[in-house]
Amino acid sequence: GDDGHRTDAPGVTANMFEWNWSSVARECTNHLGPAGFRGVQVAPPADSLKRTSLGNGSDTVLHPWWEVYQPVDYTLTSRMGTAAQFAAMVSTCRQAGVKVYVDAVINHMTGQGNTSYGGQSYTHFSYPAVPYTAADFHQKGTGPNDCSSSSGGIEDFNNVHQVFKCELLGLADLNTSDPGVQSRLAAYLNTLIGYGVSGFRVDAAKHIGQADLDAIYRQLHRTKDGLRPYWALEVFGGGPGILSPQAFTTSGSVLGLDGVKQIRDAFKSYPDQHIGSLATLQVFGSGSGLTPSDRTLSFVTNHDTERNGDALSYKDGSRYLLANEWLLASGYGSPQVFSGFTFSSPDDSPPSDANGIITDADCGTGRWTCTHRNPGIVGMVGWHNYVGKAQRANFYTDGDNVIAFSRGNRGWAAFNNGTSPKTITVQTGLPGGDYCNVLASQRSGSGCTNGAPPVHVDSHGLVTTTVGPSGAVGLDRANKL
Ligand code: LM2
Ligand code: CA
Repeated sequence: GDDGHRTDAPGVTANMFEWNWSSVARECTNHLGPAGFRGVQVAPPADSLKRTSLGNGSDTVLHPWWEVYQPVDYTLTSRMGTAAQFAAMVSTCRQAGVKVYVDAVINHMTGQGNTSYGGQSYTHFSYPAVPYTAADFHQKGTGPNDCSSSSGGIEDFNNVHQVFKCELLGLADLNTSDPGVQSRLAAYLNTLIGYGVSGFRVDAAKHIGQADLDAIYRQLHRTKDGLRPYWALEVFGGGPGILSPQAFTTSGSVLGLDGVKQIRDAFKSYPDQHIGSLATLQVFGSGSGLTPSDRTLSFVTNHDTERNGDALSYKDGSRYLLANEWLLASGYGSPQVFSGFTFSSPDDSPPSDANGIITDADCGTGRWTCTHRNPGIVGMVGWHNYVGKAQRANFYTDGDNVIAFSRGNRGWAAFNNGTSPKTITVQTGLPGGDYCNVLASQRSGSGCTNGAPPVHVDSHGLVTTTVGPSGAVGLDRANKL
């Protein structure tokens, strides 16, 4: 997606999954901006399926979270709010220094139901409010724009024809190689850019393919900052050749979904919940087979992986926070912190009214996972921003579950995923002096906030410190006394 102009590159972002627009705006002003988050990813804002009855079998949730992945048209009347609320959110966030990135569902239209949150009626392959008609879709058949699998769905995820042109989960598959479809998709994305949006997480990008993605991207306008939009492609791993995440890095950035599994395995060996080995993270990144850092949106989890076993999640408690703190320190990718809602069954809706309209997020209820507000996370966001692009150095590991490293001579951090405290004496790369541990405090005048004791670095750069179980220590020169 790089046409020679400068492309928006996000700093640390928060993925506020299905937080409604007024709650995202509030978080931008009160928490995300002040903490140093430079962007926020929001859930798909297009008008979508609104279910009116339960499906078959074990279906018990009328308005599952996944209704938003079934677009009906590109007006912005959604479970998260109105177009006016969306517009106000984007402008409020930008004023708080937080750019907005939108989850764009452009591979398909809805595959079930007949009415939407915006009150539109439709049938499979006919969505008059866009409008799309049957000619705008890949359909079961043998023509050049048809899907030739016997079911009309993707039966073989290694078959490039099926992956691009057959239905994913029965969702009506847009003929994204058609110029008329491309221009309607680009018009939707350009409307969002017009509101001040800075880029996109492209849902199911693997099922669109490089050529069609590039044709759509070429039609996008510059952002309000004069940059080409960020373009983060959702391509899960495991496919051969041109179906691999690596093969999409010529079209944009990609989501770090293979990294999600490596992080899970380092922090918590799956599936028996033994502790893994943080020592393995010494080469995490391109050194462990992942896509290049400057082309990757990195995260510990997203809305899919927190439900499918691929990732650590809020249910892992302090170990989940530790993994996020480590990712913010690691220097790999554009790190993203996930805040969603709690669930017991995988289909559960976020807190909503009886019509499925999502109610204001409240961190006091235990129903919303407010990871972005956690003081340790906030401390490491500041640390991340302060160390910038400084190279990792002074890597230490006990060969098990304690690691430490510096980023140039700007910051140093240690992480303990073991079950008992560990005292280490290691080189920090920092000038001698007293520092506040950013996980628990900040510099305030000549002392550290919260009554936290300063951490001493000697004149040779050595520190002796004890890192608690599931704990971390983070020092940077902005918090040197
Ligand atoms: C994605 N990335 O490529 C999203 O990250 C993922 O969350 C989406 O699936 C998927 N692709 C399609 O956009 C979710 C959810 C599915 C759900 C779909 C569509 O994980 O379970 O599928 O959204 O809402 C549901 C039903 C499924 C049914 C389908 C179509 O669970 O059984 O398929 O709707 O009616 C017959
Ligand atoms: Ca497709």
